Amino acid sequence: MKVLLASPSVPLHTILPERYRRRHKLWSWLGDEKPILGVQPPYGLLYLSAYLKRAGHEVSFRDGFFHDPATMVEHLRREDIRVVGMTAVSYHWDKAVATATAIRQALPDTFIVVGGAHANALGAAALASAPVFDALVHGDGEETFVEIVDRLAQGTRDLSGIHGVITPEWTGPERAPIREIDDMPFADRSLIDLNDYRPSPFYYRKLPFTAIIGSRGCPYKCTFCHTEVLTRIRSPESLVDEIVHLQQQYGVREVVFYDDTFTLKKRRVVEFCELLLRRGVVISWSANARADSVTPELLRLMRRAGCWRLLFGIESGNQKTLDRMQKKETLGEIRHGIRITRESGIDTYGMFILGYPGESYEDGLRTIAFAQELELDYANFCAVTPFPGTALFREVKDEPGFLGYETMSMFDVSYVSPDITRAELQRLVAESARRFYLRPKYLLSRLSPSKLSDWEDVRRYGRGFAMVVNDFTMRV
Ligand code: B12
Repeated sequence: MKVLLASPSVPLHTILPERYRRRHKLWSWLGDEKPILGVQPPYGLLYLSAYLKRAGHEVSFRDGFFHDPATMVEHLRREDIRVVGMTAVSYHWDKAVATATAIRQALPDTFIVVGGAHANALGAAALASAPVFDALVHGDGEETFVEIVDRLAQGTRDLSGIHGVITPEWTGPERAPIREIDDMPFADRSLIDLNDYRPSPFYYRKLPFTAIIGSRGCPYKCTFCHTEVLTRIRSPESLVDEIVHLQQQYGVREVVFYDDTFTLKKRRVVEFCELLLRRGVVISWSANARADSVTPELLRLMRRAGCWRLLFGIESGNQKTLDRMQKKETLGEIRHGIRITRESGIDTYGMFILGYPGESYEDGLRTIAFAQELELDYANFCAVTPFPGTALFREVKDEPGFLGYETMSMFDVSYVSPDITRAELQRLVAESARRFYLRPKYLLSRLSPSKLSDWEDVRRYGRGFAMVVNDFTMRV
């Protein structure tokens, strides 16, 4: 059966603030026309593709960052494709519905299935809110979607009996998460051109670049995050095999691990690094970590094995907020983790949330000051966003300050707690990047040879500063 996998049509010019569009020429001076935004392919769909092909189905892909609905419809009509699999995170849900509606209007018989973070978070409620979809898949989608397409290939639209899928007629029981993730095929990158994708400037060092999903789930229960609690971790052998495959197949020079927390099991990280060194695999890589999960010995080994940056979810400079977020981490542990990471020569990237319930404007300034005090290499400050499926969403969804996930965009606030005003939160977010990056001490620190090792670094920093100066940083 022929299947189109697609992400919602979000043509970049629709999300670029007007002032950015005017200054687009500036970017081209910095080396190419590629959008500075930082776009990644939906890895979930790349996994579905690997499973569908293994089951004998034919797969094509259309990334909504580069395709409007009309070109998707034209492709469906030309290739006579009757099944579409669409992925969506919450702040793109409205775009997913709009894209599916355009397909439905042009090709009414198309069977459209939706999955992804929003579907995982809201399940039946999401499908009820968007009857344009014929079915919704929640949880790991690989096996569920193959069963659905197999069923459609037999000429029936009755999905009863299949686990992990919801239709107006059938609500399947939860599908158990895939346990042996080592046995899964690698994400199918033959569907994409890696050169079409480039992360935002402070997120990578070498191109071509791609991501590896080294585990699924996370045992921590941070209130602002929605992820699978059952954690499954791939073996060091499986990770190194995928890196070698990516180097040989696509000439990849850098990977990022999209594990929620790559350093969850220190033993695995040690074995992974030692295996890279033993097999002589040279690769630049980065990952997500918790500040309380690293040690000087581990960091030295990771640095030797090619790790150039660790991204830490630091969130706030106020202990009361970390406790309220159930982060299970102290400011002291964060200071220690960041210091030893810096001393190991690995760059540090801190993610922060501004405006969390209980935080005043002054608390927000304290968070920005904490980012400066930590001497991070990179920092990203986002307005608190109560994503569906999170404890925070359940806590604030009926508050007058919550404007609903429909209003979520990457460039404006969608929730204002009773402890701060909208104007104060917007000012905090707008000033945060400039207060962090446009400091003489920070600017001077970028001139060291360890930070500026080649022309790509110069261009990266050029783009990064152009984003900061143009106040064009991620908002949510
Ligand atoms: C990798 C990642 C990123 C990457 C790349 C995202 C991308 N590809 O565009 C980066 C770092 C760029 C990123 C950024 C952001 N992210 Co992010 N990200 C993730 C992360 C860690 C992993 C996603 C992933 O690839 N998982 C692996 C694949 C295999 O799983 P999957 O995508 O869920 O797909 C599976 C199923 O969901 C299902 N499925 C998915 N789609 C479909 C479609 C069909 C038809 C079917 C049948 C099944 C199906 O089957 C797939 C295979 O099992 C998740 C957390 C998580 N654990 O999932 C957060 C997550 C998706 N991100 C989130 C958010 C909020 C963001 C940011 C807004 C954060 C920020 N403040 O900057 C930005 C937005 C950037 C953007 N591109 O728009 C939230 C989304 C919450 C929500 N309800 O929408 C998540 C869930 C984090 C969280 N825990 O809250 N992110």
